[in-house]
Amino acid sequence: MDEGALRNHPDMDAFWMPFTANRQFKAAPRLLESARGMYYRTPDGREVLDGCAGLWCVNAGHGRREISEAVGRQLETLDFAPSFQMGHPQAFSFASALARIAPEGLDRIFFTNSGSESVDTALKIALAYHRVRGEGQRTRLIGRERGYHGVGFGGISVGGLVNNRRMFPTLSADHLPHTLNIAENAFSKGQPRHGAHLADALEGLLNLHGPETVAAVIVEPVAGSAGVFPPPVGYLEALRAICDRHGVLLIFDEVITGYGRLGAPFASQYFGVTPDIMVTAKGITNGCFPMGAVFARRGVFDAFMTGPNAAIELFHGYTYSAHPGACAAGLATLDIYRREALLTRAGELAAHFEACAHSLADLPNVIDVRNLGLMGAVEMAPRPGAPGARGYEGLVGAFEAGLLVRSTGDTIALSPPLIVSKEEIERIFSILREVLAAIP
Ligand code: PXG
Ligand code: PLP
Repeated sequence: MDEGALRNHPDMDAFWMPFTANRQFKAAPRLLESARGMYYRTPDGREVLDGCAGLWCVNAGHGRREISEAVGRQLETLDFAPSFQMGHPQAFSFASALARIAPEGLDRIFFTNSGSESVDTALKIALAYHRVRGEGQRTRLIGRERGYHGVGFGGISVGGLVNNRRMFPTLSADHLPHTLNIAENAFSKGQPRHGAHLADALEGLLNLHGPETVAAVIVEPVAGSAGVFPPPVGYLEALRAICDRHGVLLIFDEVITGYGRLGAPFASQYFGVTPDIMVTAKGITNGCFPMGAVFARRGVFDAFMTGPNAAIELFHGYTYSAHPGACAAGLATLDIYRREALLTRAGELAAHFEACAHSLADLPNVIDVRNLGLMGAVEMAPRPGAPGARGYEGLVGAFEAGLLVRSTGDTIALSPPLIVSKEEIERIFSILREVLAAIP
């Protein structure tokens, strides 16, 4: 095979693809070969507008030389250093830089390599926190239906997506009801009005088990993977108040909402509701290097700092926690976010994004449009007997028409890089309109 043909059709057998229909994909592959700014390029030279920041992570756009150069320099200077009983300067610099943009008080930072690891880390910190304070009976965890918290055993246990759970045993965990309510809230612009009362289910679960047995509640401030569900007005505030009343830790999973997606550095600041622990990943390095970070309230950290000086306070960590390359990528990413004011840019574009998204409301199969900041979703009614088919056809059709989107069930999700222009937002939705209009 000549080189071009090989590039277009590499041997595909060995790669067991994640969250992919492997046989269907390999029969008709969709390959992305390079990327710059708002666009991917395919091996056959087609441009594809990035409507979802890769996988909700490339917030500063593709091909940022500042990041790749910082990583290259770092790897040549110090390729790897252990963070167990050793340290390297960039890890401390990066944690301090993150603490400066963090929600008030969440300034103790534990590094991981992904959102899934961050979730498991946060759950373990919550359990251990109660234990070191003499409340070791607080072992119960509460998540939410249709929540996504990655694929570790902790994450799928508090998560609420049935396909991610059904094959695997889980830790015992309870779930709040999800907040999607198309009957009452369809085509809401921004946060839906109905549903704050769904937080009362937390009181119900606490009464059922005894509040003194519950360690933590974890939610995505805006559910992402399930199809973009902004929280009802007043809902997050109500969860915070109930957790406070009962000494239960509140964990926000900001793997998608973090690093500017809503127009503030974190959703916590956007909503004015501060959790005790915050989970992040993805945009932390602009998707350029695997990394995650868990932010803990200082009081949570301090609770661990009470034993003998020589005692390791938390038996937890990853070989690659605070990897030098990841820290360099993260520092360079934060520089770009600051220089280009990207962590607040979604706020300036939100109204335009909202108007463009809702312009699809008149399409025949569309039953809901949801949006907040630069997150959006267009939900179609399932085709009778073939749920998910319209969503998948939307994904494939968009790719063929030069637009990258995500699909989940019959919902198309959008989260463009935060560098997106108004014209590119219009282009995203005009391509999507044509694609969805053609789906039977
Ligand atoms: N928590 C949340 C809220 C997430 O969105 C994770 C944890 C796990 O992160 P890692 O880095 O382990 O994948 C995520 C990841 C999609 C999609 O399009 C969403 C995610 C990942 C892949 C696809 O719905 N979110
Ligand atoms: N499995 C084995 C055999 C190991 O030695 C280690 C780490 O030393 C791990 C798993 C965990 O790997 P990581 O620290 O990269 O999560």
